Amino acid sequence: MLSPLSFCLSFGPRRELIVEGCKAQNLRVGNANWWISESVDDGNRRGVRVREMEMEETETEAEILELYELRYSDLMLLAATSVTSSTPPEELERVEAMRRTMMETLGHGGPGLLSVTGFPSASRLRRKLLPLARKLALLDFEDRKRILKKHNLGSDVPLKNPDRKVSSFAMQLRYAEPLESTQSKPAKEADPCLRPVHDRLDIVDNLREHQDDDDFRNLGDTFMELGSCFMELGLCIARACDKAIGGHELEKSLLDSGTAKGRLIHYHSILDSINLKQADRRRRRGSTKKQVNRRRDNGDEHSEVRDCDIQSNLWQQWHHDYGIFTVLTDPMFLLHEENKFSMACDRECSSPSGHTYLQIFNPAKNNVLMVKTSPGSFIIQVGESADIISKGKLRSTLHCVCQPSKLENVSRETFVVFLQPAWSKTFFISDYPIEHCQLEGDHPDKDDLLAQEISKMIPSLTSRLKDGMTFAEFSRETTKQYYGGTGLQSNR
Ligand SMILES: O=C(O)CCC(=O)C(=O)O
Ligand SMILES: [Fe+2]
Repeated sequence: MLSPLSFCLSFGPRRELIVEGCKAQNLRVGNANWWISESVDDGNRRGVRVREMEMEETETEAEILELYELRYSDLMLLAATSVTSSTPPEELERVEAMRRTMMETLGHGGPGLLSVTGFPSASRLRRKLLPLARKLALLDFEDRKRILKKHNLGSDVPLKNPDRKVSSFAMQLRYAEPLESTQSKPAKEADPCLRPVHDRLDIVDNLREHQDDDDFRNLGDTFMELGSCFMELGLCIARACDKAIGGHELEKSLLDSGTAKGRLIHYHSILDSINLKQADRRRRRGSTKKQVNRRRDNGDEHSEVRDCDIQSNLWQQWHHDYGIFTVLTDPMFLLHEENKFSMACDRECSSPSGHTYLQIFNPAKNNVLMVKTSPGSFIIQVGESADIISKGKLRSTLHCVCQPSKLENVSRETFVVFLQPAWSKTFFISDYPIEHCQLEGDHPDKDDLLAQEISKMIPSLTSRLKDGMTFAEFSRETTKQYYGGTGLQSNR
């Protein structure tokens, strides 16, 4: 079951064992009911804890989709403008075979997403950035507001809503912008002991502020750095697809826009949700009626992340992304525990079921597939604008994120960059193969129940897109049909 077997195994009190003398990333568990939960270092033993899941903890599994993997170096070959005359024929053949597979994967018959491995420095940035998503989500409202402002981040979910299952922090990113620190220069600090006595009451508050600020010191810069990597990846895939389709429209559309939207997302564990509600109840008890009303108003803000109600087993509802490409990290799972000093701490753990919990709907077979990708890889997904611009040669992916219902102390963290066309980009659809639009389930004769259920929730492309519409109009209509309201979104 465990590989390699040469380690010392010691059984713990629960249905778990400690594999001593190895690291989580070097351990492979061949049985789906066993789960690498955390690293262990208690002075006596150093290794990895492996837990057997209770039967009811394992979800009814959807079929697994192992993503087609492209190495970044190969993606650059696919995106290169020309091959040199010295390229050996077998290498040319290999590149052509990859191009065909890439287009089949992203095209009409394929799942509409693939993964890229070997992107330099992105794994290090992912490890630095993703744990900050949970830390930010759990901060109290005023502290979080201060930190978000300092790092030039906004949010597109109502962070005052205690029922939210997702917290998300967003920033507008620019192509090829020299990396400048997002933080304003630190003000010259005076020695607190030299300050007048009436000022000293602030010192405790300031110490707390410094502690918070320390945790988030590199938040804005890491966000921008990983964002730039993803924009580079997006441009490469756009060039590679353009080469296969002919013309330069995908790459040009991305560059004309000049910007992309980065989003750091924390998917709350069940415990996070309970804690948020309790904290909100405590706050409400201490607030005036006027403040409560104000909070209720804020809870009604339009949410761009497709958050689900607390009952649902989805962390994010079924949807298509409406940009050109979406680039995502392989998600990180955090296990919240108490350490030996009874202090709360987060530890990275492997995915409880070995997959990403990102699900896609596969129209070819009317079934749902659970996406699996290699640790540390990055996912590129086709959005509706690429589908429209490529006249159906690329296929946008209908997807959602599901939540492991029985693992109450596991959260999911990810970072996503949405690459979009310019707001003024006009869509012409007279030569778009209209039968592709029927993916959204306009067919009355569709007999698959699941497909019908999903399609009921998705406003069809034909109802949102009219010939000659700009991307701004299309995105406004899309958000309006998904969430109601005016469809206007914040630009952060
Ligand atoms: O978290 C994920 O894996 C998917 C996120 C997503 O679909 C989105 O933010 O649009
Ligand atoms: Fe999405």
